[in-house]
Amino acid sequence: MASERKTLIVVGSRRSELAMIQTKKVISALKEVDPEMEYQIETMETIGDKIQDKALSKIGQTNLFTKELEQALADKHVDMIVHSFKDLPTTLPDGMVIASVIKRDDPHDAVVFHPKHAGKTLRTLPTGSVLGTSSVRRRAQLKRCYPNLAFKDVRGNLNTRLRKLDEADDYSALILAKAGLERMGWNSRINQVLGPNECMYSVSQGAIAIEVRSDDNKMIEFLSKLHHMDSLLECIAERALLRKLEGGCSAPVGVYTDIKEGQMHLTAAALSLDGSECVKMSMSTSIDLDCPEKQESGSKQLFSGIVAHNKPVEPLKVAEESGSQQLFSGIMAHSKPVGPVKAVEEFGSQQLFSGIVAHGKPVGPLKAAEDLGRDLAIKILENGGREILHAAHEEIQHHHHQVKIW
Ligand code: DPM
Repeated sequence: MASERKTLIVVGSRRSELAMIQTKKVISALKEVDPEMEYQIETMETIGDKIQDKALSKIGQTNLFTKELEQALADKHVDMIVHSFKDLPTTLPDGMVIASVIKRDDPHDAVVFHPKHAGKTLRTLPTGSVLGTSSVRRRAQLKRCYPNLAFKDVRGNLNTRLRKLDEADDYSALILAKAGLERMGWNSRINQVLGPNECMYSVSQGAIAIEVRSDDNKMIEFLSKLHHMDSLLECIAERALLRKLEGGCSAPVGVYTDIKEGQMHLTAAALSLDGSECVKMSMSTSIDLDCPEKQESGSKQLFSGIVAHNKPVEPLKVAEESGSQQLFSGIMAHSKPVGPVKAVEEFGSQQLFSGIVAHGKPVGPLKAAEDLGRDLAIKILENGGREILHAAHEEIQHHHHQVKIW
């Protein structure tokens, strides 16, 4: 089997073009870390992929897009699984952990218009125009913002959806994750990017996570080299929030996270399905990555600081070039601790933060991020969010609602 051949790592992936692009991206990052390893991709079709015409909520499972892959992981047919992090339930099956959160792409939602609406925005679309989305989160927020627009489910992978948009007259526009569109190379189809006042993004949107068996220490240590600290902190906070809200991926919950000057700011909203009710709140915490052996800022020192943490050089370069200067500066100003040994010591055994094992990372900031997410969720629940989410859940479960779950 895979794990007995030291140099071969078998990587599980969904079969869609987007999933394959993401998996290949992760493999090339891993090759930068260790060129000696060989990789083989094992693709699988999940229940969620197979059933294209039914309300997935009626199947009554949360792991529709992960079950087959996780079974293969448990059976050691694969050594790791590459996921769009937002498709993973907030609670993983026993014996599974996230061993790596790679640098998050732009998490915002984007609008792709039908060619006949070229040059328009959601604001200038004619009244009654139909937006294609199966996300209760997108629908609720946009309905609230643009009550004159209509909504219709659309399913299938990204290729299918774009074809449905272009080749028929059913939809005026689609709402899709900017990250997915960009990975597919469809940047030119992104007509509008939605800010937090219109549509906050989904928990973990734009982030890619690698899932492994929790007892596979070798793999956990190896994959920890791909952890991106800010992305890790953001995902820990957002997932702790969603878990406390008991939302699952079908909840009308949007988030917005920002790390700047040692502060992490988290905003989240819980909405009724029609968008008429909304509890939106924010909270901040300080993220202190400093330690006695603090590095001076400046790219050279920073770079060596990261190398000391066994970070691959290439993704860092890419991050710098792609203009994520602010995130990068954020890390610079609060340099990472130099001594990996100390960090590992502090970290101790495999403590989990929102299902993520952050091997070799300092505990303090991870804990602060998790607390932030949980505390904001409690605040939202106590301020009317509980009733809103309960009603939304009931409506999705018991009425033959049009909305399909993801
Ligand atoms: C989840 C949702 C959707 C996906 C729900 C949501 C969108 C469903 C729809 C949990 N997963 O966002 O509120 O629009 O009908 C999905 C996409 C990506 C991963 C595509 C997309 C790519 C971006 C990424 C589907 N899963 O959201 O447009 O990796 O974050």
